[in-house]
Amino acid sequence: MKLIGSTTSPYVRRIRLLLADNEYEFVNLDIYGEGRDELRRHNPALKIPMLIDGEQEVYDSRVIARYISEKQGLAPLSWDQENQLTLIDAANDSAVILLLSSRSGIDTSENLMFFNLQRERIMMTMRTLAAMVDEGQFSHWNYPAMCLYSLVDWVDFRDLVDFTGVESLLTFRDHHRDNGVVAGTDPRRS
Ligand SMILES: N[C@@H](CCC(=O)N[C@@H](CS)C(=O)NCC(=O)O)C(=O)O
Repeated sequence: MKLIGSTTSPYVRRIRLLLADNEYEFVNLDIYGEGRDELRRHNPALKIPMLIDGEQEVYDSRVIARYISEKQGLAPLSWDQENQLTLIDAANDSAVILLLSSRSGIDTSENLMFFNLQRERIMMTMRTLAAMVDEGQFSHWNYPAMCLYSLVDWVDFRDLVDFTGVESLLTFRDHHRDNGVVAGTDPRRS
């Protein structure tokens, strides 16, 4: 099995956490630089992660996770867990938009509808996720917890979010920080 991604992507990190106990090859690409040609060869959607397992190619972390979980004989996610993933992905997608916009030279702190919508979505989802953490909904180290971890640690790493009022998310992150594979996939180490 070959996972194509990067050491900094939170979507890739969640799959690396899920694959922690598996043998696989990890291809680390700079998708906005010299790795872009290889990305073009592998995924027309031009996004990471993507997985290659023999003849089967799989795009998108959510589908990759389903593919791996099926192979590992794990139970499918419940509808509530699917909703957790949707919230995590919503915050993550908006945070990626903010990062790529500021890397494109746009001032994302301006009072513009498009950026206001992204910031509102990030805060609404993060508040809801923090409340779920407080209720114990992420107390097991399962795939949704791995996704939440990857999101929280990445927005902190990229300094994209003010954690005031959602400190439980940082407490959740700090609780798992020293776990071997978590520490080994820290984007700050790349
Ligand atoms: N829904 C996708 C999102 C993946 C994604 O957005 N990955 C980012 C890297 S963090 C990417 O490839 N971005 C490329 C781009 O937006 O051009 C998934 O879950 O795999």
